[in-house]
Amino acid sequence: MLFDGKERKERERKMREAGRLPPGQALTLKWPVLHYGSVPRFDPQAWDFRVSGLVERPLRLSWEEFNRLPAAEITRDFHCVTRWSRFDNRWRGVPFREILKLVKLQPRAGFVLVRAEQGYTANLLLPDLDRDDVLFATHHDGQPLAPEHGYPLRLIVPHLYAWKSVKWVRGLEFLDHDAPGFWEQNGYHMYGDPWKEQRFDTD
Ligand SMILES: Nc1nc2c(c(=O)[nH]1)N[C@H]1C(S)=C(S)[C@@H](COP(=O)(O)O)O[C@H]1N2
Ligand SMILES: [Mo]
Repeated sequence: MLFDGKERKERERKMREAGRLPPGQALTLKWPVLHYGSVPRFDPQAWDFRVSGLVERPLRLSWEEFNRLPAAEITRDFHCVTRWSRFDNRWRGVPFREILKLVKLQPRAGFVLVRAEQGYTANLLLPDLDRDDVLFATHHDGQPLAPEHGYPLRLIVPHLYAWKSVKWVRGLEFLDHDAPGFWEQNGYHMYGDPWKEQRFDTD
């Protein structure tokens, strides 16, 4: 519709002026769905969240235990490498730092492989998770996540391209080296900073 197009363009201009639109991105008012594979079914009895690798003791939380952890809210922009950006998303969930409090890392544990349903993974450096705006989200704009957006739980890492914001997340593996995740093995950049346009491994 003409009105929608005008409104989108106007908001995009404002975000660009405000310095909030990364290079090569366009503003979307909708919320596209993007993932590899199918939407997994959630079984609260079978679901668990596991922390493994370079920790003193591996951790396993049931869905009930996970939900007893303290929650927080952040409002952040979301940038997909396929060139859309969605602004002012209000996420609610468990901060990464709450999980960090529950484990003792071994000294060499500077890297993380985030693990999700169906074998999806994404790699991150520990400092990119150990920030006050990184959380495991259960809600978006006041509503529980829709199945296609990651229900019951997804990671949100607002300062990197959205493929690092893993949907249907099931755990973390701490490593002593940077090991490429799913998209990183398929040509995407190892780090993924939208402000530096780190889209592909050739960037
Ligand atoms: N488990 C899983 N998480 C994933 C993906 C995926 O394929 N599998 N795709 C990523 C990509 S490329 C993007 S852009 C965002 C999209 O999130 P959305 O579908 O909620 O917009 O999810 C990310 N998280
Ligand atoms: Mo993406």
